[in-house]
Amino acid sequence: MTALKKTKTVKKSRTKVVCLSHMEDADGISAAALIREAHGGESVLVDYPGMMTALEMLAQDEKLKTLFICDVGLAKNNQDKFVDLLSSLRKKRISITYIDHHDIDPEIVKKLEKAKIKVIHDVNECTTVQVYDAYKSKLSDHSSFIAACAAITDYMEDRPKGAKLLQIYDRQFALISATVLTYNIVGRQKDPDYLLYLVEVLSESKYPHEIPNSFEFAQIQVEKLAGMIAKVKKSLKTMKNLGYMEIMDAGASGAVNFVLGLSGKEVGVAYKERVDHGIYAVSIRGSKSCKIHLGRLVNSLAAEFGGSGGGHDKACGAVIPKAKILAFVKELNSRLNQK
Ligand SMILES: [Mn+2]
Repeated sequence: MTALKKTKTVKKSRTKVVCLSHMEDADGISAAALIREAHGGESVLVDYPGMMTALEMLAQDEKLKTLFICDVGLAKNNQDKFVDLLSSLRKKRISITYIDHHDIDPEIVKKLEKAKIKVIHDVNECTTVQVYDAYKSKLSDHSSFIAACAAITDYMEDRPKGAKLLQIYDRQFALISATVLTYNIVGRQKDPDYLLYLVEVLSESKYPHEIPNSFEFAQIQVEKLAGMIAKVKKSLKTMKNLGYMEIMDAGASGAVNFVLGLSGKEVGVAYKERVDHGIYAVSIRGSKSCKIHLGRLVNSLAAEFGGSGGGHDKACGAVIPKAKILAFVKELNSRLNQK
C-alpha cells in the first residue's frame, strides 16, 4: 500500500528532446534533421503564422527537457512574447538553444542570454551550417552535405563556412540535390507527415535522390513553375518601386522571384491568402541593386499594419491582416522611395 502510494506521487520526470524548426524551406528541414542526428528527440515543424501557437503548446508539455529552436526569425509583434515564454521554460530548468540567421533586435539577444538561453546567431551563415558547426563532433560526415544543400537554398553557399562545406562536394551534384530537396519541401507544405519523414531520412544520412520519387515529384513542381511564369507575365502589376501580384493557386514564395524578375523593379512582392487565418502570407525579394535592408523595413512596416514580418536584406516575408494588404504594398512602395 505504501509502495503504491510512493510510485503515484513520484515527480514526473522530464525526458523529451524537441526541435522546433521552420517547415517551409531546405534550411529549416535540414536544421531539424541535423539536430535529430546529433541529439535525437522529435521535430515540430512550423510556418510563421503557426510558430507562436506551436511554442505555447510545447511550453505546456510536462515531459519537455531540452528544446532547440531553429531557423525561425523574430518580429516586433512576437519577440517579447518569445522571450517571456522561453524565460518561463528556463525557470522549469528546461535547456533551450536558439539557432538562427534572420535579422534580430540586439536587445532581444541580450534578454535571451540573460535568461540563460543559448543563442547561436550569425546573419552570415544559414541555420543548418551553424547547427553543423556547433555539433559536428556528434554528426556523420554526410551531414556536411546536408548543410551545403541548405546553404545553397538560402543563397548562402558563398559565405565562409558554407563555401568550405560546398567545396567538399561536386558543385553540380550539390546543386541538383539541393534543388530537388527544395521542390519536395515546397510542394509538400500541406503534408506535414511527409515533411517529418524528410527530416527522418535526412538525419539517416540519405541523399535527396535516394528518397523514393523525389526527382519525379520535383519535375511536377518545375512544370507548375513554368506555368507560373506565364501567369505572372499576365497578372503582374507595378508601382513606381515594386512589382506585386496576388497568387491564388501556388505558394507566394515560389512566385515571388518571377514577380521580381519580370517586373524589372528592384523589389518584388507576392502574396497569398491564408483562408483559415484571415491573413495574407507575403513574400518579398530585392534585386542585387536594392540597397535597402528589406527584412528590417518589413519588420517595422508589418507591425504598423497589425501583422508581423522580417528576415534577410534581400529576402523576407510578412503576415498581414487580409483587409490591409493593398495599403501595406502601397506604403512599402512609398518607403522604398524615401531611401
Ligand atoms: Mn534559413
